[in-house]
Amino acid sequence: MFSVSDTIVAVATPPGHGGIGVVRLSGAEAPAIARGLTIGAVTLQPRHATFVRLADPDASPSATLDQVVITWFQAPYSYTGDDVVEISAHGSPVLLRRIVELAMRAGARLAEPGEYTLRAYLNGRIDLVQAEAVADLVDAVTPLQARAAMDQLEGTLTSAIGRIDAMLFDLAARLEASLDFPDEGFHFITREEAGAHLLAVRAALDALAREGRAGRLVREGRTLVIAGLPNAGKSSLFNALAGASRAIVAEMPGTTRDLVTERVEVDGVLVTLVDTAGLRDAGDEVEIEGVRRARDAQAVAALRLVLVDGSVPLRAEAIDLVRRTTAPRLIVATKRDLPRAWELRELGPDAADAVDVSVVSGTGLAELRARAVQALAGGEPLRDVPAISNVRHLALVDDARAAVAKAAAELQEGATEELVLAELTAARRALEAITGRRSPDELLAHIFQRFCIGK
Ligand SMILES: Nc1nc2c(ncn2[C@@H]2O[C@H](COP(=O)(O)OP(=O)(O)OP(=O)(O)O)[C@@H](O)[C@H]2O)c(=O)[nH]1
Ligand SMILES: [Mg+2]
Repeated sequence: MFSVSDTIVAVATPPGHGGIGVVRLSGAEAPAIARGLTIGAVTLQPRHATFVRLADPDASPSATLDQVVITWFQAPYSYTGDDVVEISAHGSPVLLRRIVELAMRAGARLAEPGEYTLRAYLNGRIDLVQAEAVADLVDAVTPLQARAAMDQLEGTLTSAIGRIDAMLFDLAARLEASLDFPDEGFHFITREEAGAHLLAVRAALDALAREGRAGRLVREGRTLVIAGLPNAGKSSLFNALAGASRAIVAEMPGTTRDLVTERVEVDGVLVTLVDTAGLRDAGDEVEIEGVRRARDAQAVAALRLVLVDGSVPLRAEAIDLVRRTTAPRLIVATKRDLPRAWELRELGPDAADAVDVSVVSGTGLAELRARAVQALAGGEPLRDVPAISNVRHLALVDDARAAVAKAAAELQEGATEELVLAELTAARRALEAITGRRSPDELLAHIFQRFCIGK
């Protein structure tokens, strides 16, 4: 399925015009192909940048296609582990395409998406977690996403998994050894010891699974919908959180009639913020449709902010709305800079932890951001960079947890070493699939297809 013996080529920089653009070659023929593109006899030295002129073979013999800098990373000391040559040319899409075309004429093949990273993985330069971290790092749009990806690229998750796997290996080895002395049963380890050992493994896996909630929040981001009666201050808050005047704000109720969305960073978390039409039954056809969309948006939100105007007497509809919106939601009393027209307790028992904000003075906004992230993270404030964030990894952690739980149950019920061992093996398989020590081709294809070409 994956050919690693040929030399691949692709533009490694983003599409469009730029100061420089890089064409990357990887494979045994890379240095020879690169030399073949230059004018005159050029000697490339590993890890040296060499300034050369590339020839345009279809023009007159001496025509210069571009002045470039070529860097050769000799195998195995390169990103992919193969010989890698990077040609830094002027960042013109026409030029870069032409260089790729000439390299292909000289025997290189166009790289598939993610193929450089795939080669790094297949050559043992990085494991699967690190390869996936490369894609996450390239895709990152918040600094926290970039930090989480970088941590995984540096191997934090790999070592956490490695520590758990070592515990499982140690227990399995002792049970295996006991198998060699069948008469004596649990010979190299008592049932109690084995039980305590499994408890420690479970605790480590549980900790990872818990961290996964924050990890997924950071990696995937979430949708946050702002809802409320007309004129509650939804669009004003939306603009304040977005840091830009995106939605129209007006004194007239019923201003917003469609969904307005914006991707913003809230305390490190990528949030798709949705402003909605004020919920009311009156209105023309357009507003009725807007209200319908507002309700649909609420249904898919990871968190709902229910806004109630703090400056006007509390209306029965507002109390009703607060009562009807289900968790996860945060109640927000708006326009705090104006005199309060009602007390929070009038909203009902749920409103005790409502957040008071004013977009005019800015009070309460920092608290609202923190509370929103905390609610999205499942109640815990987001303190550190989460070690695990990818659903594929988390599903495998769950598989390992299930197998370890089963092993513990069997141990208690007096099962034989063989039965317990089978579960330990299943748990280790799951952990190994995370780092890719055992990964079927289809899984690799699935992971690498989300990369961009040239990565
Ligand atoms: N003093 C004060 N006025 C505010 C505040 N937030 C919003 N307003 C005013 O309240 C009015 C309504 O604000 P919007 O943000 O348009 O309210 P909305 O909920 O989006 O209204 P609809 O789109 O009509 O449902 C405007 O005149 C805003 O200037 C605030 O924190 N303090
Ligand atoms: Mg509005």
